[in-house]
Amino acid sequence: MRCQVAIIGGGPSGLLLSQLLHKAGIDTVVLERRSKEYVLSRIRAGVLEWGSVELLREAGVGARMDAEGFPHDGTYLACRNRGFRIDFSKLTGKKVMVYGQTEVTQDLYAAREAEDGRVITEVDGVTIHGADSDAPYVTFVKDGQEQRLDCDYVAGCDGFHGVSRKTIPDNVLKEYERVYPFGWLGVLSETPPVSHELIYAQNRRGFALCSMRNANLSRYYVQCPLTDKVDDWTDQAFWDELKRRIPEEAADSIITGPTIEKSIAPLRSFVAEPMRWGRLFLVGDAAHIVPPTGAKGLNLAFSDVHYLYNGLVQFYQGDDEGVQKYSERALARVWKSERFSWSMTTLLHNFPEHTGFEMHMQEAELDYLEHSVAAQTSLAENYIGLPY
Ligand code: FAS
Ligand code: PHB
Repeated sequence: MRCQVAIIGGGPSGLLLSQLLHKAGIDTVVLERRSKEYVLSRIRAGVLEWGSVELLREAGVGARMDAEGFPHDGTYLACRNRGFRIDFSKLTGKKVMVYGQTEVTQDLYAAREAEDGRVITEVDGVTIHGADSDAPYVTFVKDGQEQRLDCDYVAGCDGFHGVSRKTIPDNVLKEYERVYPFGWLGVLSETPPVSHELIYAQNRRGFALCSMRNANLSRYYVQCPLTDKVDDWTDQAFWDELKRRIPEEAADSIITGPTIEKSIAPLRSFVAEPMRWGRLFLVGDAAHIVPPTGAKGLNLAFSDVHYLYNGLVQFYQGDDEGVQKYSERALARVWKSERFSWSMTTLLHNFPEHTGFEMHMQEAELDYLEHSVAAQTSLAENYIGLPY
């Protein structure tokens, strides 16, 4: 088997890259370890930067997003039982789109299937060979049969636990990491959202976030100790704790109900450099992880896709400048998004080592944010997404 670009991972970054390259006439094969159903069962991101919206439209998969997504002009931050609004549109002229990662991935699978894209799921033993040569290839097992895929380039879109980053030799790869001493307990409930926009709440009991997927599907999170297990939390315990952390007005009006999904995600900041080794590129979570506080994870994967897609189109037109500069360009944006996600996490969460001083620092920064157009503009331009 042969293709121009072998893509490892059929999550959002692998599928979007495949779809964009297909539209540019570049042949790909996507190799996904799990079933499509399993990939679509994962509940993850909820907010798209406008750059991601435009990239999905460029890929020809924006129709359902434009019909069913919710453009948001701003968000609320809350502290000491009071909320204030950051008006993205007024401060930056841009907005974000609330449209779940699950829906994005579903739209991408549908587009690849409609165009007979080669997406091979439930593969095992994916191994990258000759990434530092001019003739790389990938081997894998499908239905018990070992297969070989020859290609010009390999895109490692296989997430944090994938095989791509591990293919880069230890003496080449540098990793940078910060693991946070808490997690996020998230629930989905078939209830109307408590607010028409998101509420990020800092509270001395811990962080809370009120989000949504549609007019009758809400997504809520509370910061929790890493030692907690999902079974430690009954629905009632979750709702009671959420109400203690969000402003009273929201706590009094929230409509609760049975949760249809409940999970705990650990938080980390992580970057691997370089994002290219020979003919292997790292894309998305394969190269970097952010704490979800800044809603950057999926969006950062998409800006990597933007740089790599344009670099590969340029390569097949005879100019390798884009592939040569992929890692440098992608990392420049990665580190700025890592900084924003780390700063939002530091601002809004309780850390075990915090004393009264740090809590006052957090509350003072939120007080400054509430009354400073300059501070709100800085947060807004990072949240809606820095330019590609
Ligand atoms: P993904 O991990 O989504 O996809 C990688 C794919 O590669 C997977 O389908 C996997 O099965 C496949 N794969 C792995 N190893 C393989 C192998 N050896 N061979 C073949 N295939 C292989 N981001 C936000 O912006 N907001 C959020 O609220 C948010 N919440 C999150 C909650 C959780 C629990 C997690 C884990 C992440 C969350 N994220 C969030 C980040 C998340 O959305 C990622 O940024 C996004 O999924 C990145 O997409 P990909 O890079 O495609 O990686
Ligand atoms: C979500 O809706 O899942 C969500 C939204 C914003 C975040 C994190 C998660 O910062």
